[in-house]
Amino acid sequence: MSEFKLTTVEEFEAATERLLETGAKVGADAWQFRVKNQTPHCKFGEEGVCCRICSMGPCRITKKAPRGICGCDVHGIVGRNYLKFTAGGSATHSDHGREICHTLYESSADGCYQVKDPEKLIRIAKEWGVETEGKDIYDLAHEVAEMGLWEYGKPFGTQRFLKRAPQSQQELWEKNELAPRAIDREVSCSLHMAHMGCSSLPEALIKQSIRAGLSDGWGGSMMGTEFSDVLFGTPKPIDTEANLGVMVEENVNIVVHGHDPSLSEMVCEYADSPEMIAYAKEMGAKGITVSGVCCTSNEVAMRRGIPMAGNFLQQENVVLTGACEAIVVDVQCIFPALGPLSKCFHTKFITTSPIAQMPDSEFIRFDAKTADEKAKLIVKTAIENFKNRKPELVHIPQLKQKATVGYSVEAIIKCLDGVANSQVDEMGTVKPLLQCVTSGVLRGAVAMVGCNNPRIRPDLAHIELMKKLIANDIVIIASGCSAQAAAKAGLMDKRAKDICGDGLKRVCELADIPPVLHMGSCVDISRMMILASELAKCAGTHVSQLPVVGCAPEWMSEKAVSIGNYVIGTGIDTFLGVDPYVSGSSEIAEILTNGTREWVEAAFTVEKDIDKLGDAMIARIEEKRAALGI
Ligand code: XCC
Ligand code: SF4
Repeated sequence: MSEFKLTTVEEFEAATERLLETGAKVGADAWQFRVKNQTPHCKFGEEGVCCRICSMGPCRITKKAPRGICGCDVHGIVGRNYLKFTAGGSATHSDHGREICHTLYESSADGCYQVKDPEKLIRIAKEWGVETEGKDIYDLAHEVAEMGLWEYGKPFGTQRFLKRAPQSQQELWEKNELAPRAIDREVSCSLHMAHMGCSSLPEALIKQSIRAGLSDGWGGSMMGTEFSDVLFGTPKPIDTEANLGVMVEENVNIVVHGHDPSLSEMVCEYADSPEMIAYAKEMGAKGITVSGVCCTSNEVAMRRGIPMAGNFLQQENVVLTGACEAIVVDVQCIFPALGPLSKCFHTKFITTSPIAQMPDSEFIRFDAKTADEKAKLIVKTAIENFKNRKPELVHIPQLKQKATVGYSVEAIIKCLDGVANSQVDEMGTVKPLLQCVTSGVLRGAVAMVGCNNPRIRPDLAHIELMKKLIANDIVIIASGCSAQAAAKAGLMDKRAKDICGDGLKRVCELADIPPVLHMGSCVDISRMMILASELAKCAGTHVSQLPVVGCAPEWMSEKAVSIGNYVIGTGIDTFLGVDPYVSGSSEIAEILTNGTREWVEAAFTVEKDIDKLGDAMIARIEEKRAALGI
């Protein structure tokens, strides 16, 4: 029991070094080398001061050249770049959500996809004013899915899920013209505004960035999460493991990577079938191990306990083990490097989505109608590839930690019910959690999210910040690659309670939870918005008054910027460890770090020093407590 010990970043790095030695033997490239080739990065790009949205440019703003050819100043250029960055992220998350709506639309009693959580579907249908009485569950699924799809292009009105937010937040959105309309419209409108000769007014550009972000968080992502739960089940606490040591040398190893659970769910289903296991044995393996990378991994970990092989900057490592028969990808965060890298090994790099097609991959097109045969084909392809392994190249680092994952809002409510020594709790409220916070047993909560980025020593910021926060009785909710960093370190092992402050430790013991709660993938940050909203409603405060902040210390993607915008847009101060290419404009930087408070009561803090970032979050949480008088 007491031999529990966190895995250190140094241990992660030693494992990676050993894998890079294998890579060197076969002439493999790796991000560690490409980073060197790309350093130093372009200063203009870093500061966001380069504009190439029309062919009179590119224009770069310097002291000597303070305006582009059209006369746009640096604030307009940086602001437009920021808006486009956001629109890219919002489009990406939301299109993932749209795919899930289509999958829900394709569900049927005898098809590839069924409704696993009918209660949740009925709850959403009622919320949306759909008659549910006496209706066949699949008729209802189709009706709700279609309504969801209309949220992308409806000509009038704003997003349906906005009503889940506290009244005060909804009023702020209305008053400041931030309430997102149709999702596609917000993305289009952003691109329109950022076109040559449209907006160059900083306030207008940042407001639209927030609105486009909100269309993601309270629109596309929220539908992605909610309908994934309807289709594949709402996550409940489940045990799993994390880090490369989850791969099994004697087994056929299939690694799923990307974001959309429609594919990975089906692959897991087949890999677990007696027929496929027997086939793997016939081919000389002991069995089949499916593990995951990035958010697809989070999805199947949360619902099935499928182990997590690693996060974003570990994706090449799974191939470098020499024991990966197939890395199967859907969309987003997939290194094109996996193509040439897999060619150095026996690994099959299988792309499946028309959205993410890459050189040097085998394309097995996946869609909801033929999901079962395609998944079977993928699993078979992997099994048949087992014999092609080169034993001399096989090395799986023996690093892994136990993790308990699956903390949807529903699961958190259930776990915490009855923890606070409260009198009569109505079942199913966030009241016990709120009581832990108001009594000071918990000082507050931090939503740790986002990616890895070579600008930050991978995983170090995530792990160090979490250690510091939990030692200060701040509970962590985590998603995306941040959650995987935590799991790899051991912070999602319930025994990690021993490195918490006394208050959090007690809560962990009473509720039987780890101090870092895995809430899912990046679209699941919508779950965090719902949780914060419920807490604010229960407390009778604005979201912005809660001792809760967001943090993305190692973020890298456009999606992360969209997320940042909707998190502050929801009233939650957000702390970033990487600058979003805005340092070139004092005006844009000022709006993002302060000015947005006027519209949404929250703003960004950018701080590259991890220690200071942690202190700043703790200080903000304590400030909020003091303001509430708790
Ligand atoms: Fe991608 Fe979602 Fe970032 Fe990880 S955390 S690198 S976006 S997988 Ni979303
Ligand atoms: Fe240059 Fe203006 Fe064209 Fe941008 S829009 S490239 S600043 S001329």
